Amino acid sequence: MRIKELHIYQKDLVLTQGPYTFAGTSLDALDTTIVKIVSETGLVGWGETCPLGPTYQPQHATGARAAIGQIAPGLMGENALTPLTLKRTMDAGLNGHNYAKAAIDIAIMDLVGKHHGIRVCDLLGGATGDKVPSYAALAIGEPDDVARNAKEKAADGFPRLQIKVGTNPIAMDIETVRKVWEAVGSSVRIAVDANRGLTARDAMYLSHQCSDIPFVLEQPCNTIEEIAAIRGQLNHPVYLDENIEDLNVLLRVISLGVCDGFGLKLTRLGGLNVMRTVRDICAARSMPHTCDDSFGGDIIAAACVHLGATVEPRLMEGVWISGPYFEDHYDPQNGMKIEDGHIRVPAGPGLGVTPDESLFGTPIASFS
Ligand code: 0XW
Ligand code: MG
Repeated sequence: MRIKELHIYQKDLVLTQGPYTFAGTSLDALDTTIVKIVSETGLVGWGETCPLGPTYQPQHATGARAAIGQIAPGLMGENALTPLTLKRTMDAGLNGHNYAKAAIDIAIMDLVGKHHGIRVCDLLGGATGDKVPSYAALAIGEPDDVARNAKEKAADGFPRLQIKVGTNPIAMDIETVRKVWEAVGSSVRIAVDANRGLTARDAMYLSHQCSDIPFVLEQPCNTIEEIAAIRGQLNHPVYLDENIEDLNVLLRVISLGVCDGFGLKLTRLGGLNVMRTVRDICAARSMPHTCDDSFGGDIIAAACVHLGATVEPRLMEGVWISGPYFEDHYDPQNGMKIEDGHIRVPAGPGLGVTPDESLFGTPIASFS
């Protein structure tokens, strides 16, 4: 089955719950890129990539669309049922740009699943159940407000909460962590995520002042070196997120023993097929991890859920999706929803979501 067309769409995702804030970043809207691949048999595969603004990581929306446009001509006429060969073709056409290539990888997996009549999670080895645990990222704010939000999210059934730190003074971050703990206790698991925003000094101070509270400390500092230097002085397990930009870095930090688990973003690593390898490496070293992405709609959410469904439950830290931050679903019938802190694995073939194409407008670029 050959690739016949590739279309690139741009869509603004306007946040309806107020700005999305975390260390050094506050966003009112996101600029997402959607990829539609059409096979010669008329099957359609959907992919998406949505950087969290142009400064969060070395990714940006117009860069994603330019990179996809650079790659697309080389994919025309290629076999759509061979994701690994297509990855090699993409890499031969453009160095790096995993976050852009991921959108094509996801669309191809959607197509392969539809061609064979099976779900993406089954293409990735099989699901462990019909839903996955999600987790709630608590917006930065006054300690009492964050604690109140934590209590509400725990009552909503979220098994895990992520407290954002690294923007306010460290004393306020510590007060926030303590008040969330007082509010929810051990009823939920807690991650304290600095998104690289803490100095080594403040990361140690936070961990020491909260040594009685069982949380994982996610991406406390900006670099692997800073975290490696203080790791032996921390009272909490360390998870890495933003530093994990490719498989080689993942292998390096595991071999160096720099961390105990990960917050992983599917598009940052290059898509579903790379994340399958990441999943299996983490399993070999019993490293818990999330299956997230930076932002985006039903397409990227479905991809994260399908992958998360294949992770061993003991290692599954949760699937974060950004749907609750804006209103419209791409797929009005089977949009990805969080219910009681969990997300159902779509039942349909491929990704199991069918976007309403009218929501995407006309393509900004088309290739055939
Ligand atoms: C909570 N997330 C998965 C969503 C935002 O993109 C940030 C990210 C994280 O954990 O860093
Ligand atoms: Mg994180």
